[in-house]
Amino acid sequence: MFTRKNHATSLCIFCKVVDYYGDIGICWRLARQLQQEHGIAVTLWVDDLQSFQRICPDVVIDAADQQLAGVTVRHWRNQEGVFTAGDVADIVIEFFACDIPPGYIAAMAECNPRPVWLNLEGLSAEEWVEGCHTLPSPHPRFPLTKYFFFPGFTNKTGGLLRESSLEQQRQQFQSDQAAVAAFLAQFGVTPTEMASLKVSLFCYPHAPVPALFDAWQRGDTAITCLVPEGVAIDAIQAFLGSGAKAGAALTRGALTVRVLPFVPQPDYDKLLWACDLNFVRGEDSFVRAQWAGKPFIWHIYPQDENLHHKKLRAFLQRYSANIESLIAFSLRWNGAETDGIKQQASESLLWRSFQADMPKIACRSADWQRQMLANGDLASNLLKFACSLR
Ligand code: TRH
Repeated sequence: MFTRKNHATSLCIFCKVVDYYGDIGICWRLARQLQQEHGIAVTLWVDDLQSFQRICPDVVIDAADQQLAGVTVRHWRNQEGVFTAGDVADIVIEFFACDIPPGYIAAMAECNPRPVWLNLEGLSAEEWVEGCHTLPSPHPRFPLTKYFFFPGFTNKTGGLLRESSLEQQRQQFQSDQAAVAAFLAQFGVTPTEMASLKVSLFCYPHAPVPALFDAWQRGDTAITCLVPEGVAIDAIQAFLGSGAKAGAALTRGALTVRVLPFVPQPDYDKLLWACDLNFVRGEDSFVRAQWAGKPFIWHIYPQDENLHHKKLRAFLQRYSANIESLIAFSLRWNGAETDGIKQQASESLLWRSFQADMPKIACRSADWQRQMLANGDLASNLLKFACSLR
């Protein structure tokens, strides 16, 4: 039996990249925060270093182990049976039920006291989450218990990931127009584009981008759409009439579309802070848009049998404050309307109603951000819960 220290000083996160960038985006953000703000020795096991490098250019693709921002990053391949109790962290986080190596679980069972084992779940606004948050699940064969830990939008959940300095950084950046202009100018944004309605676009390929671009192009407000390379490629190439590479830009009518590079994760916050409206997707950018305190439209990660529509409606129920234009636009953007509404309104009409309500939606975004701040941040809530089990 391996005897461990009383207080938690080490933590490991197992991350399996399902697709896109959110799995590693969330785990990387959590790992850095636990190390930098709580002084915990963090090891991040991740299987897909290519995706990781997309959001963190310092990642070395073929390294078995590397140190990044104070975090030990280990390439999770098929390390079977090579773990001993001495390798086991005080807190073990299994992200999104990714099934950690059986050899690691066996080593966990050899430890005294046992490590705290948490299953960090995906974010949902649905009611049932509060009832499942922190529920225990005994292991069928080993004397171990795994606990479900849910992020969420209420104080009966783990709250949302947020670094302690984020709010101060955001306010400093947004109050310094020269800094905002300099940040965007590095991507080629011109003073004229700076003066327009700036919109960031991060969505899945099936989003109705062509219809929205058509409405923007024919509208009477100058709009600059900033889209990271690789996002909505077909629609962007159709608008540009050329390859959607970083640096490409074109104006048609009232709309300018400018392709940006896919920026390192910390810079993505600055993009959200610099724009007037943000289209975000999945989970991590969705949360970052809520911290940016600006109006945002969420493109939810698609699931079979349209399960994601239920999750979308659950969030809109909490967030939208019955602002009809926000609800209608969000449902159209996600193809989640019931047939009745769909026949009535064009993208142009839905956009114009949304745009007219932007001041009201901006106030609601700021209120919501304050409400979320009151729930505490996920990393602190997670540590508090884990330490209550030791
Ligand atoms: O990339 P995503 O669609 O990831 C998805 C979701 O997380 C979804 O919930 C999950 O089930 C699925 O993966 C498997 O969206 P998300 O969550 O916003 O993650 C994108 C990450 O990429 C986020 O951390 C922000 C970061 N990013 C950059 O670092 N630079 C950029 O230029 C952009 C556009 C994003």
